[in-house]
Amino acid sequence: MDLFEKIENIKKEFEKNIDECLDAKRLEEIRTLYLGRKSEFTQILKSLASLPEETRRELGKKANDCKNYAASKIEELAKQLESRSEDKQRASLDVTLPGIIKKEGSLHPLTQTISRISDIFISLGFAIADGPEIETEFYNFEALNIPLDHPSRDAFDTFYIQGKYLLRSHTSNVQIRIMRETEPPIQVIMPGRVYRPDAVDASHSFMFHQVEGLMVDKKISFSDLKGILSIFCRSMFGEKTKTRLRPHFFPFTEPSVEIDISCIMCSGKGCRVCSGSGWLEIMGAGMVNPKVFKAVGYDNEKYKGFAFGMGVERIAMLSHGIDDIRLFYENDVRFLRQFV
Ligand code: 2U9
Repeated sequence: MDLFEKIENIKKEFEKNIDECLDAKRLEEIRTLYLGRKSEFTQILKSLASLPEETRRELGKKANDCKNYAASKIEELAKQLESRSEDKQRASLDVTLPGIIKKEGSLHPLTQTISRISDIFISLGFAIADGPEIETEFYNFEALNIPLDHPSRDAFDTFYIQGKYLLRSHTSNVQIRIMRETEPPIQVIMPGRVYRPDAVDASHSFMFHQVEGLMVDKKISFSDLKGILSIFCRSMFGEKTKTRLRPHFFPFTEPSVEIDISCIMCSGKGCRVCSGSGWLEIMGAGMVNPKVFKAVGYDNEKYKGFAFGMGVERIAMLSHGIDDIRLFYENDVRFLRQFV
């Protein structure tokens, strides 16, 4: 078989292949086979050098024409295949189908409650502070005037880790750390997680959230405590909310109080939520005990301050009418979706 015949045969074989080609992958194989560096056309063109000039010119022209023909056929089919796949895509799009609703996330109800509490205190001039959840006995108990024999220091009431470390049982450790590092004036709140080994039920969890606060300066008095915390209660629960202070005892404050608000369900008339009393306990507070100031190195003659603490879960439960604390931790979207 001479080279002219060989070129004709390659061309025929190419036409058969291109007629049978149905997809882009096969087309690329064909492109390599006939136009690639190792293709038969290229081999023939390379071998022309040794032939007489007349034959070389004729054969060269034929081989080049065939190669160009193959190239244009391949391009033509590539375009056809591309538009066929676009048509297919268009055909598979049914514009009459209902749209897909994007599921939007939202902040957890506890995060929302901490944000609302924080915004109110920020508007009253407080800053936000953070501190470690793994703490030493000094910052969690000793500096707060909580003696060694106090029940809260018992292994049944605190999670101890490797002897001298524990999981903080309140966020008061942050106040101690701030006071040891800073001279007054101090006006700060500390939201965060706290841990107590309570049996889990509808109103108890081994981990919950607190917001505590501290204000220390030269002339801070009990009326500052009363004023700031009444404003907080009215902003948080509504302008008509009444507050009352009941005497209480905490080792870290003296005098100490528990603060109640008029029931947000019955406006003080008495209902199931407030057990008929018309009042809901919302937080504890008091003037910082001089023994605490001594532990952080403050001059008791120079500075006075008040501190307070509240449970975030309790406030969120009262605000939204939630009757089981466990709902906050189960990540059930049917519950969480209600707080978008
Ligand atoms: C320092 C000095 C005083 C923080 C306070 C309370 C009262 C209080 C409870 C509310 C519900 C804890 O989450 S709860 O169970 N807290 O009643 N907390 S005074 O007093 C401090 C804190 C730090 C240095």
